[in-house]
This record gives sequence, C-alpha cells and structure tokens, in this order.
Amino acid sequence: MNLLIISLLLGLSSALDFSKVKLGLQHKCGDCQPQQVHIAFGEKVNDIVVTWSTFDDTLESIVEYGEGIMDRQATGSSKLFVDGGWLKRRQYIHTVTLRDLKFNTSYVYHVGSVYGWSDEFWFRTVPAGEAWPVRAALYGDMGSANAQSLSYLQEEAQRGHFDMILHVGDFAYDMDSSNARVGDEFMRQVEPLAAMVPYMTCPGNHEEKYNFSNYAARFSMPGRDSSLFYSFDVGPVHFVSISTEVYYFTQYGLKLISNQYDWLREDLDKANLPENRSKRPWIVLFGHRPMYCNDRFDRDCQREYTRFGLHGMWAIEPLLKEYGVDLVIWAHDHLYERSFPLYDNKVYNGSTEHPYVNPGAPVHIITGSAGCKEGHAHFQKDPAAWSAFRSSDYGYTRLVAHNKTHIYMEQVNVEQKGEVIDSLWLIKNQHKPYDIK
Ligand SMILES: *[C@@H]1O[C@H](CO)[C@@H](O)[C@H](O)[C@H]1NC(C)=O
Ligand SMILES: *[C@@H]1O[C@H](CO)[C@@H](O)[C@H](O)[C@H]1NC(C)=O
Ligand SMILES: *[C@@H]1O[C@H](CO)[C@@H](O)[C@H](O)[C@H]1NC(C)=O
Ligand SMILES: *[C@@H]1O[C@H](CO)[C@@H](O)[C@H](O)[C@H]1NC(C)=O
Ligand SMILES: CC(=O)N[C@H]1CO[C@H](CO)[C@@H](O)[C@@H]1O
Ligand SMILES: [Fe+2]
Repeated sequence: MNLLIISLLLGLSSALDFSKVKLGLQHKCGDCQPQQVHIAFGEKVNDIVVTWSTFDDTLESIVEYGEGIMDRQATGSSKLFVDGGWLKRRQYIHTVTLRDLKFNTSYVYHVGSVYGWSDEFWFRTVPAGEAWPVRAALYGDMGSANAQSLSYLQEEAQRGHFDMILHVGDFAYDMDSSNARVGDEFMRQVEPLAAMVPYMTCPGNHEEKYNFSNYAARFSMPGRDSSLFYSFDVGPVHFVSISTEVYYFTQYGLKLISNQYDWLREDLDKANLPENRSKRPWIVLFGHRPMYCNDRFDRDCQREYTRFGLHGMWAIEPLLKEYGVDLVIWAHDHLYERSFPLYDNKVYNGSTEHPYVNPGAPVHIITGSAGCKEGHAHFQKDPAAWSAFRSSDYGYTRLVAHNKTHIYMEQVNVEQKGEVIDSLWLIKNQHKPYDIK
C-alpha cells in the first residue's frame, strides 16, 4: 500500500479514533497475548497501577475496567525490557494507572490491546481514611519451584482476605535464571493473587543480577527510584520499603546507599510530623536482609550492615529509635522468627506473655519461609536472647492493623495445613521516639 494512503488513513484514524484500523494496517503482532498481570498501589491508595507483559510490541497498553461492567478505559505505555542473559530475551512491560478510583469498591478489569486481552480479573479498593483494619500477607523467599505457600495465598487472596501483599524480596530463584524464563514463570504463578491484591515489594539478593534490572522492570512501585525504596500510607499505617541490598552489592555504587539513607530519614521525619503521626500512628518498615539473624549458615546476614552501617555511615537501626518505628519486617533467612522489643541487641520489656504493650523498642519479624528451592533454614542451636518464637516450617504471616492502637500478627504453617503457630498483639497508645539512651 502506498504511503499516501497510509498517511491519509492515519489522519482519519486520529480524527475518528479508528485505532484498530490504524494498528491493523501498520503492524503485525505475533506474540501479543497479555500475561503476568499484577497490580500495586500508585502514589495514593486509590490509584491502582496495573502491570503486564507481552513478548511483541502491541503499540498500545489499555485497561478496560469498571464497577461490575467494564465501561471505562485507561491507557498507559510499555517499555521494552531486555534481560541481561545471553539470549537477550525481550519483552514489553506495560503499565497503566487507574486513577482516583472510588474507595471500598470492587472493580472488574482486563488488560491488553487490539491484539489480545487477558482474562477478566477483579480487585477491591481499600476504604478511605485511616479508621479501618488493614489486612496484609507478609512473606519473602517464595520461589517459582517449591513455592510451598503459593496455593494458600492464591486462595486467601481470591476469598478477599487481604487488602495488600508484602513480598519482602527474593521472588523467583531467580528472575533472571534461564534467560529470565524463571521470572516469567514466577510472575504467571503469582498472577492469581497479584492481579487481585496490590503486590508490594522490595528487592532481595536473588534479584541482584544485571543491577536488579528484572526486579526494577517487572514491578511498578510508587516513588521515583525504580521500586528500590518508597513508602505508602494505608489506613492507620505508614509502610516504608527499603533495599537492604544496596549495602551488600556495593559494586552498583555507594551513592545508592546514601540516596536511600537520606530519603529514609526525610520520609520518617515527615511521617512523624504531629499532623501525620496522630492521624496515622503506625510506622512499619520492611526490607529483605534481617538486621538481626539467627541462621547458622547466613554469614552475609551476620554482617548486619543495616544495623551498623558501612564505613561508619548510614546505619539504619538508630533511625528506628529516633523516629519510633513500631515494627520491622525482614525475610532472607528461610524461617519465621519474632523478636522481643529490641534495640542495639538489648531486649526491652521482653516477656513471653502476650501482648506487647507500649514496648520500649521496635519489634522485628523475620518471615522468609514462604518456600523456594533452597529449602529450610538451620537455626543456631540456642535461640538468641531476643528471640521470642522461631520456626523453620514453611509458611507466611498475616497482619491486621486494627486501628491506631492495635496490630495483630500470626504465623501460618503450611506444613500443618495452615495452622497458626504463633501470634502477637502489639498494642500502643503512644507512638514516638523510643526513650533509649
Ligand atoms: C466497605 O464496604 C462494605 C460493603 O459494601 C461495608 O460493609 C463496609 O462497612 C465498608 N467499609 C468501610 C470502612 O467503609
Ligand atoms: C544500577 O541501577 C541504579 C538504578 O536502579 C543506578 O542508579 C545505578 O547507577 C546503577 N549502577 C550501575 C553500576 O550501573
Ligand atoms: C506529612 O504531612 C505533610 C504536611 O502536612 C505532607 O506534605 C506530607 O506528605 C505528609 N507525609 C506523610 C508521609 O504522610
Ligand atoms: C482497636 O482494636 C482492638 C482490637 O480489635 C479493639 O479491642 C479496641 O477496642 C480498638 N480500639 C478502638 C479505639 O477502637
Ligand atoms: C527495660 C524497660 O524498657 N523497662 C520498662 C518496662 O516497662 C515499664 C512500664 O511499663 C517501664 O517503666 C520500664 O522502664
Ligand atoms: Fe535472600
């Protein structure tokens, strides 16, 4: 067909929006069926960012959505992602933001383009304001092979048990493996939950290859820093996601540590402004490698850089004290472990009695036992003085932030048919810097 006719048609189509005609004429799309659909909170919790992949370029990225029927449309864009492996496999990763959704409302949607649409999915937006109980699943280290907790999480997500997921690093083992086919497989496996519940993340050591590029390309977290660190507010909780990995893979630049550290201090400072903290008093920070660890073979973790910093700088534990961080969630060690209130390796008001009432220091949870091909962890023989409960059975953690004063957490053991093996009430009627010398 000659150019004149094409440009004529193009002119027409932009005037009349015959986009199908336009695309059909110009472009052949071989492998354009959407897959790996997942969602996340955007810059605010009633913005939902939808992300998916196609192997060829669809030229357009569309989400059709609505309440009950898909009567609305939002468009976004795609980026070519080239994996670093020898095949240099390519895929187009699409993102579309659904803005200003109604709170506490169910939406159906599908994603795609004129070349193909995904299955239909649904999600429910969270209620407005702070006065409602946030329900989350927390875990790390799940993997594509031996993803022991996956079926439990898929089922709970589809039954509407969670408002959000925190996957605390170490996704697929590894996303870049087999020229990133393992990453694709993992993203397909989590689709039944991640397409329905905001799937919030932080990077782990298994995401390191090619400067975390599989992680950065596949997840669309809020903020401007390639999903490496960011924060978001849900109900009565200010969640903060950090990369512990910037302390360990320093070949990518010490600048990344100082950038994150400066951002973190500023973020915690803002969250502590009286008007913010009184409205939304809980601060929950999560990152992959624990600040304290009890795994016999985990030498890396024993270096505890986030606790002490590097080169005498950028230590994060003092910020937890200074800004009164209530709860810290880690993974990496393939186990579940709950600390007593803990600061600088000292226990503050440790007691095996539940609950923790106005604890004198932050509480740490390690939840890295969702599955993965590396198997169970091996504890040090004797628990550390700070250890309140530990188990190396596979499982995941449920968290409910009931209101401004009460957080409840429990550990689900998937090796015992989903039995709850540990639980904790964290009760605080004041949230402020800890009174520790
Ligand atoms: C959300 O909606 C449900 C059902 O429509 C209602 O029962 C519930 O009270 C609402 N929650 C809030 C916090 O508004
Ligand atoms: C690694 O990626 C980050 C952005 O995520 C970038 O700021 C940094 O410069 C990169 N480092 C190298 C060595 O490429
Ligand atoms: C805290 O409050 C300030 C000013 O009221 C606002 O600009 C900021 O975004 C808030 N930060 C958080 C984390 O809530
Ligand atoms: C907060 O939630 C807990 C647990 O559901 C409840 O016992 C307590 O009364 C609630 N507090 C307020 C102020 O609603
Ligand atoms: C070590 C420590 O933090 N002790 C505190 C335990 O809690 C009581 C009040 O509940 C404080 O008075 C102690 O200082
Ligand atoms: Fe790890």
